[in-house]
Amino acid sequence: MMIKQAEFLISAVKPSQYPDLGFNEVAFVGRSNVGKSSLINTLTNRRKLVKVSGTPGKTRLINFFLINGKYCFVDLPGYGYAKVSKVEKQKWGKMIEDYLIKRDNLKKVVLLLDIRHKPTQDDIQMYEWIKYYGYEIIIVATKKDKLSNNQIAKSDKVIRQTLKLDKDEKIIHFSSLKKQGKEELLEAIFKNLD
Ligand SMILES: Nc1nc2c(ncn2[C@@H]2O[C@H](COP(=O)(O)OP(=O)(O)OP(=O)(O)O)[C@@H](O)[C@H]2O)c(=O)[nH]1
Ligand SMILES: [Mg+2]
Repeated sequence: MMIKQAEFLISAVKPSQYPDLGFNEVAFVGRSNVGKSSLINTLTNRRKLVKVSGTPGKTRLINFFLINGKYCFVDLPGYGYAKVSKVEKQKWGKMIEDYLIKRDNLKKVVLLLDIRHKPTQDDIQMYEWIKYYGYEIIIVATKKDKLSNNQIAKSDKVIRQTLKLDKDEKIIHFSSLKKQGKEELLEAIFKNLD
C-alpha cells in the first residue's frame, strides 16, 4: 500500500479531544528521540508533516494524522526522557496510557526501539502493555544506518532476548535517513487493516 495522502488532523491531550472519524488507527510509540516523528515523515514521504528535533521531548501531544483519507496514524509523545520533571513524566505517562486503554479505533501499535540500545525497562513495560491490551504489535528497530551489518545482527539478538520475543515475531530494521525498511513496514501496517 502506498501512502498518497497524509494530513495533520489534530493534537490532543485527552480523550475528549481525539478525532471522532471512526477510522482504523495505527499508533507509533517509543522512547523520546527514538525516531517516531522521522519515521512517520518517511512513511508518508513528507519531510515536514511531523516536527523532528535533535532535542528529545519534542512531541508533547498526541498528534493525529489522516492517511489516504481512511486511516489514522497517531504520533505519541516519547517516554523515558530524563530531563523533564517527575510531574511532567507522570502527565505524559497518563496521556499515553489513556490513549492506549480507551481507543476503540486503535488496531495496531508500532513499537520503536533504537537499534543501538538494549531495550529499557520502559520499553519492556510498553511491549507487555501493548500485548496485554490485545493490539497487534509491530516492532521496529530504528536508526539502522548508525550500525554495520555485523553490529545490527548483534543488536537484533539483544533486543530479541530482552523482550523475550518468540521466533515468529519479526523486528523490522528501519532507517529514516536512508529510507530503509519502508516497504516492509508499510506492508506490515496495512496488512488486514481494513
Ligand atoms: N541517523 C539517523 N538519525 C535519525 C533517524 N531517525 C531519526 N533520527 C534523528 O533522531 C532525532 C530524533 O528524531 P525524532 O523523529 O524527532 O524522534 P521522536 O521519537 O519523534 O522524538 P520525541 O518527539 O522527542 O519523542 C533527530 O535528530 C532525527 O534526525 C535515522 O533513521 N537515522
Ligand atoms: Mg516526535
